[in-house]
Amino acid sequence: MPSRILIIGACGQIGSELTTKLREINGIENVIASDINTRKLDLVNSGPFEIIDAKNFNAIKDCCKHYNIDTIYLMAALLSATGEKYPMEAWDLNMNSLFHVLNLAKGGTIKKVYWPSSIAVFGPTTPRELTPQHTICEPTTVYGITKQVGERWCEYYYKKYGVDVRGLRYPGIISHKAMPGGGTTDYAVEIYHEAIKTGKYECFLSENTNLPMMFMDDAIKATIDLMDAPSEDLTIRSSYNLAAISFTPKQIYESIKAHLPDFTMTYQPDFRQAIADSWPSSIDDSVARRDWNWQHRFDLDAMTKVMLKALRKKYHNLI
Ligand code: VAH
Repeated sequence: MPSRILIIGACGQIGSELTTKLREINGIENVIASDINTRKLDLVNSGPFEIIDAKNFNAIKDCCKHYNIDTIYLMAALLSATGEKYPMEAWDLNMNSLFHVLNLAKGGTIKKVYWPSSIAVFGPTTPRELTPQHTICEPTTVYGITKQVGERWCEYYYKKYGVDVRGLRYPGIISHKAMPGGGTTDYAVEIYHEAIKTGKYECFLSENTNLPMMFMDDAIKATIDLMDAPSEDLTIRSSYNLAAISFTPKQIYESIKAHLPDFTMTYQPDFRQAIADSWPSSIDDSVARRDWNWQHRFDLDAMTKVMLKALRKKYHNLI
């Protein structure tokens, strides 16, 4: 019996690709996409779609009742850079949307919840190399604070009310189908687009800023594998550490330059440098690999090949 799924924030970078993949698995009619606006028309027109403000409890509840939803993926959030510009809005959206979904699940009609956390839960006092699953978490961004507190609430609702909520501490996610919005790791997406469109890129992080990253296909597989895992196998109900690759702007530049010899890069660090400097360089995800057989597939060069091939096709009229 396929799940009846609601994706909140389906027009976002991860939400849009998660919607496509979940529809392939469960059937288009069993996956309801929702967002606060209809900016991604291809997604809006690809199956059942509802305009829902993730801060509106009744809108979420009515949608779940109308479509007989049993599983919710809550993908709506303000990310790290935007959260520093609009702290109270980030707290409001990131926290209240989570409370709405957890309380709906506590009520019994929702069998399973997915909520994404992030490496942003870590801060400058966290061990930077191979950051463990259980460690010091003193985030210095509003986004990171919402993810740290959100993890605590997820574990609380699991232990106190039996809500089957699951989460992943995503690293920076790179994809070619939807642009990210308001993140510190967004440079790692922008650089591919500019390499194809203009042949040059000004990076807002310094060249040796080493950050945990992941190709979108790996992130989507991890999300679905976690949600499909037997509940009894899961030992983490806050959010699992998740890792694939770590690289610096210089390294991704060199990976692209191997295919585009004339590509040039300059560096102009901005306020996002301080955010990036507060995050780890690499993550120990051995608990995820033990509990539900997580295994990444894409390294930096494999990701670069896929990204450049897709973006050459996307911009073929421009170049
Ligand atoms: C951000 N892309 O940059 C997000 C992510 C690890 C970072 O959570 O805010």
